[in-house]
Amino acid sequence: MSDSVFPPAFLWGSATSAYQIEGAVREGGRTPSIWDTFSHTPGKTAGGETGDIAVDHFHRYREDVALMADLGLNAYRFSVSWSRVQPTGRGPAVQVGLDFYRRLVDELLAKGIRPAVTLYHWDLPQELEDAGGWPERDTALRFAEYASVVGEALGDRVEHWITLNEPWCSAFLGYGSGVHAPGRTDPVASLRAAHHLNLAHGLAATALRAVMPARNEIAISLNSSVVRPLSQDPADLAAARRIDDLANGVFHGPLLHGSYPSSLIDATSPITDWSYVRDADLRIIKAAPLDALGLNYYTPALVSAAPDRVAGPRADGHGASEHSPWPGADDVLFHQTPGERTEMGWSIDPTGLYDLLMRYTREAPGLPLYVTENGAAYDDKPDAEGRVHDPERIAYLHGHLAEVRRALTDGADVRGYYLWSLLDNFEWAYGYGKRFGAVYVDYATLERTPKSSARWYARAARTGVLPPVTAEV
Ligand code: GBH
Repeated sequence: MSDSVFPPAFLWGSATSAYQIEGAVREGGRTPSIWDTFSHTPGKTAGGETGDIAVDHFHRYREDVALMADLGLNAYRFSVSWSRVQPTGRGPAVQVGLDFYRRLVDELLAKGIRPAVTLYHWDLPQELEDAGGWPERDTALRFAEYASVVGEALGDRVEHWITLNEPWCSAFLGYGSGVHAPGRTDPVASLRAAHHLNLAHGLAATALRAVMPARNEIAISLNSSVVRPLSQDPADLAAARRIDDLANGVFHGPLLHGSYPSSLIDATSPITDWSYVRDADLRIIKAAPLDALGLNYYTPALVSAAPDRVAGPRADGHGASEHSPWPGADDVLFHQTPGERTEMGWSIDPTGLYDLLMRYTREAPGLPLYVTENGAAYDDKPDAEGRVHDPERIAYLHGHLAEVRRALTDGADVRGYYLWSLLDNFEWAYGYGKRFGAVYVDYATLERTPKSSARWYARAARTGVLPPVTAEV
């Protein structure tokens, strides 16, 4: 196969998440999630922006599905708002909440687009946070119950299931650095949250299996970091290994190997004794093997040791003594990778995606992989004719898809790619200022306009071949 041709069955998708696009936050009995509460708390998001309206996808889903169909995309990854389905986070489902997702899925299927459902993309029902949130075991049990409710409703027509999106962010940004909801800053709570998210995945996978056809595929999406040492100095190599444990091992240890890495336990032992991890939990997680692994990739991390803990301002915005998302790693420095960056300030390094895919090809042989998110924010603006030209995004997508193609050649079983994101949307703590969409959204009118990158990506999806970056689109 030539170096730009993709397999015929490859999924060319786009991804979104409920709180970032739906709006309609009070409709049909939906109650606040931790992101409603957080975004309405002064000082937590840029400009105090919230997802109250977002891009109003709840009311415009038909138009959005038609857009995908026009672009020739054959897959779509979206998430379900837990508190739209179970307003108290427990008990029977609200049928009108589920009906929205039934209609969305039917619309997708009618247009030949495969749905991939993410059950949890960071929007915990506030009631469950009030009861302790992810640091508490009970939240994992509640998640399994919610999974079976959604699995029962959609399992007959959705084949691709993702339990959790980026549990690292839920645990360490939500409970460690506090830059995400619920905004807690407690390193022990963040580690407890990570474990209960793993347990939640294991319980939910088992619950889904019990209510769905066996052909359905159950996965998890990790924002597995590509951690690179600043130098080959043993201290820098050790720092990189420690961050790798905290970014990756903490999830793929239990998920792929049935235990937490001993190096992670040793490194965090000054702050926690891990007594909340029961042997039975690890057995539950292991007893529900993944059918596929979703990987979200944007940028690599470059780290070094900080001799004497004299840490200046770090590239990730965290000073050494401030709240860090990396528990017990105050003596590690994060560096800005040289070279071009996106509007997020994230350096552009497509080889990181290749490295990531090859890593899991080695570490989990035979496990199908999906790139469940990849994309870039740019400062897009319509021109005088109302067209949006984003050649930087085309270059970003081309570079990363070429690395996916290279990984395929080298034996990685990559089944699909979901561009983040279909639409410009609510970029969490950054509000609406960062545009990741292939489709431009005018926030005054909510009008959608495909950017040139959308047309470029459409051509790739339609032909299964990467067009040159300079292709006329
Ligand atoms: C994804 O998160 C989300 O799934 C998606 O909802 C979001 O819109 C999209 O990407 C774009 O942001 O500096 O130490 O805090 C990606 C989240 C952001 C996680 C960068 C790791 C760096 C770690 N990633 N972050 S730190």
